[in-house]
Order: sequence, then C-alpha cells, then structure tokens
Amino acid sequence: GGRLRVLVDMDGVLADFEGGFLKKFRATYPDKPYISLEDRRGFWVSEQYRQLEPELSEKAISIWESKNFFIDLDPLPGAVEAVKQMANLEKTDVFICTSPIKKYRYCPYEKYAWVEKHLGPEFLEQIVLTRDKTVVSGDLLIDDRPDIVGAERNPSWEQVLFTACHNKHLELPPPRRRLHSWTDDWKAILDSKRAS
Ligand code: DGP
Repeated sequence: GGRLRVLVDMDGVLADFEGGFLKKFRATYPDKPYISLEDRRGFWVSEQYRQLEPELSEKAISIWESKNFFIDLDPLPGAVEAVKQMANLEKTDVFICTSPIKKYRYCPYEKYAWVEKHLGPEFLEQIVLTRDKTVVSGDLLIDDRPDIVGAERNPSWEQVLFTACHNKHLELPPPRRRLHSWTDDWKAILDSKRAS
C-alpha cells in the first residue's frame, strides 16, 4: 500500500488543555466556584462555566486568551513518545492538526513554540493550523472533540475519538471508535487503516 497519513489534534490529545485551564482558573479566581475534571461535560468549557454562573463564562475565556496559557500546557501522559514513535514508523506521515482560538495574539505562536519545545524543531514542518479540519485530508484524525463538522461533508479521514474528561461518558454510535489514552493500542488502529 501507500503511505498512511495521521492527523493528531493538540489540545486534549497532546497537550493538557483541561488540566492547564483548571489550574490557572483556580489560581486566578480562587474565590470562584469551578468544575472539577471529573464533572466536566461537553466540549466547550465556557458553556459549562456559564451554566454554573453566567459571569464565569468570560472569566474562563480570559484564561486561555492570556499570554503563556498554551505554551505552559503540560504534555498528556505518553503523548510525546507516541507521536515521535508514530512519525518514525515506515510509510507513516504524522501531522499536528489544531484549531487556534480566534483571539490570535498568543495562541498560534505558542502552539508552534510548544511543538518545538516538546516534539522538536523537525515537527514544525508537520503543523496544520485550521479552524476547519474537514478540509484537511488524511486517513485518521485522532481528536477529542466528538462533533467535528465543516465545509467538507465527507472528510477523507476516520476520526478516532481520544478519550478526555469531557467526552468519556458519551456512547459512540458504531462504527465510531476511541483511543482511550496513549497507552491504548494506537499502532493497531493505524494498522487497521493501512492498505493490504
Ligand atoms: P481543537 O482541540 O483543535 O478542536 O481546538 C479547540 C480549541 O478551543 C482549543 O484550544 C480548546 C478551545 N476551547 C475549549 N473550550 C472552549 C470554549 O468554551 N470556547 C472557546 N472559544 N474555545 C474553547
């Protein structure tokens, strides 16, 4: 067969957006209520905070719009090793496919800096920044967002849902599948997509 192209999301898959958010939210607003990772539901953090208290929505947004939010995110367990291993597999191309927030002052720069810091400068060649992942072609998209839609009604990739605090209770309709963590068998998922 030909080469396998894998698109790997950043926030919630490689970088600990949820943990980094909660840590900085609690440090910035120590007297405000918060949502523990155990209680997170739904992809949009700001929506769940709005339901807790309307004023918390903009406070939540202020956290990830701040300088150093994205660069300070810790890698998720096993993520860096897995992506480096994946990129070294034969006939496998790995791209980091990530949607920057619309407030562009810090986020796009810090995403590049994060990739350079944790994966190495050679991975800067592999970054795809887009708000619409459906127009990017690939065999697999590993992403924690359950409802990825966009201009292309029939994306070329199969999404494998990466398990995150906000999506772990969702029941996926078949034939959709999950990668539960980076200790899960991601190589088997890649092999299942390789042309025989
Ligand atoms: P991606 O993981 O590539 O689909 O990027 C989604 C981005 O949106 C990521 O940086 C996390 C961020 N995000 C999470 N919750 C919210 C929210 O409630 N509002 C906004 N504007 N962005 C959010």
